[in-house]
Amino acid sequence: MKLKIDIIVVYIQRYNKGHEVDFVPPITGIHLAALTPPEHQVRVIHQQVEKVNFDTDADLVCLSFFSGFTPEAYRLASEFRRRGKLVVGGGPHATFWPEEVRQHCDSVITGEAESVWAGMLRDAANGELKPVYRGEPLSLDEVPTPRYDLLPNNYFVRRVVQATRGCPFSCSFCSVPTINPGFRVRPVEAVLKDIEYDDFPFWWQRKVVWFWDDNLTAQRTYVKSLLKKMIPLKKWWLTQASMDIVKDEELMGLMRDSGCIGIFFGVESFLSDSLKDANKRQNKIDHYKDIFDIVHANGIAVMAGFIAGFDHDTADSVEEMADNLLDVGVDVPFMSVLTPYKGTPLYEKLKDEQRLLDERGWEYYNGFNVAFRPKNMTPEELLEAHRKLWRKAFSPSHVTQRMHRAVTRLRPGAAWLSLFMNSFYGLKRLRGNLPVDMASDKGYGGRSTERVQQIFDRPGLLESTGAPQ
Ligand code: B12
Ligand code: SF4
Repeated sequence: MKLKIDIIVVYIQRYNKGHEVDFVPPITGIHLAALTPPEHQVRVIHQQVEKVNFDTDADLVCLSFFSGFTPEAYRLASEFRRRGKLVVGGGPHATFWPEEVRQHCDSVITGEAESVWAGMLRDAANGELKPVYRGEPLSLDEVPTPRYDLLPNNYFVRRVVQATRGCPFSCSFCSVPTINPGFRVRPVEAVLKDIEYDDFPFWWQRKVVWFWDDNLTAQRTYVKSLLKKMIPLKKWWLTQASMDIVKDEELMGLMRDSGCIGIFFGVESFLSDSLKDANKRQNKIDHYKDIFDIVHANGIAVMAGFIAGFDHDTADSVEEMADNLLDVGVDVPFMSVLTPYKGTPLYEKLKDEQRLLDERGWEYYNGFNVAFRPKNMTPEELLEAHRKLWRKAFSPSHVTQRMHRAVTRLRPGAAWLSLFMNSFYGLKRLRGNLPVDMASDKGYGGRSTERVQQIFDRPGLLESTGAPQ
């Protein structure tokens, strides 16, 4: 039997008023679509930008979700099952909580899907769907080009690529080493094929390559051979990397020459004790500014992630990060609240110390809310400190300083990135569009329909069917 399959990438709004622009899509849905054998018909629905159609003619609904989006995934599963659809759950939450997910879905896939996806679809087509499929990490030799043609119109950037999986580090709060064990790479030629896919309507969508790798530069010989081949393609590209790359002059030169416009570093903290809490031994606070100077000298913008809530953090140290990150030259900051995801040493520690706030639902795991008892603050004080940090870092004064630096110091692609992203967050701040506080009456609070509906009620959102353009 040929199946009609809806792959839904589940989402719960993370800002009070949603996003003004939906910037970059996830790769997960269009990757699963690419893995689907051609006899089946597949659609990909990104709930962040598209309305879920409960009256779909699909035979099988596949839900992909992070922990923070779980309440919405379960609501969707229940609605679809009520309508007689088979529902399969997968993704990082399903990987660590298969029994829970199984209570809401007909079947659950744990881990990476490649080894079990086609078999699961065959079983579904034959009416023999099993309750659990355990995906094993395979070599990435056969990973196909994502189905970019199935992306909705709404995303500003389109070309998301994954060249590698895994990361050699083991930060306390991160589940990557468990989710994607080891470090695996795709053949360079396969990655180049994705990069050369150009059937996008706008110049910047053809120009930008956004790597969703955990740590693209971890294996130097591999990344260098990829970058050498990228030079003639004249793209602008971005990735995550660790700060030790600046020691490798050849790599920095290749990054510059192949068109790197932005690197995301997990900086996390300006306190050495908090970096120890994070097991982030590769970060050296005294070197941040020098490292970012080298990155800037190569014409690349510094994007950086910060986390609030380590055991050595205080409300003051969290708020001070806004000035610290400006001083060291970060171009685009991303600030999260520490969150104890299962599959991490942090989760085990907080569980042992009975510091998980079990009464708080999965919606508190969206990266902007507090799901545990911090050491030096109450949960409310941590939330307040994070919001003060966020407001200050995106205040008109900080945003204009970063934008001024972008136009005076960075080359065009990197300046474009910094101007765009600082305007994006600066506008949010001006509109009072802050991260959603789940405990407030504006929070998710189980009112999933209302909250998700708000996304579609905002003016200017394009209607999209997810059909090829
Ligand atoms: C790229 C990425 C992002 C991107 C894109 C987000 C997105 N929605 O995809 C950005 C930077 C925006 C992002 C943001 C966040 N992220 Co993120 N992100 C990743 C990263 C590095 C790679 C994910 C990826 O694309 N992999 C490649 C694709 C092809 O594989 P995949 O998604 O893993 O899917 C495979 C399997 O999971 C499975 N699968 C997935 N879905 C389904 C569905 C079905 C039905 C089936 C059968 C199988 C299946 O099969 C796939 C193929 O093998 C992972 C780390 C990791 N290694 O997983 C973290 C990760 C997923 N992120 C995480 C988190 C916490 C976040 C944030 C909440 C962080 C924050 N503080 O704000 C935000 C949420 C924002 C949002 N809007 O979603 C956590 C999730 C933990 C959890 N239990 O939920 C991870 C695991 C990192 C970590 N800290 O441990 N992230
Ligand atoms: S360096 Fe980044 S991807 Fe690697 S373990 Fe640490 S947080 Fe996770």
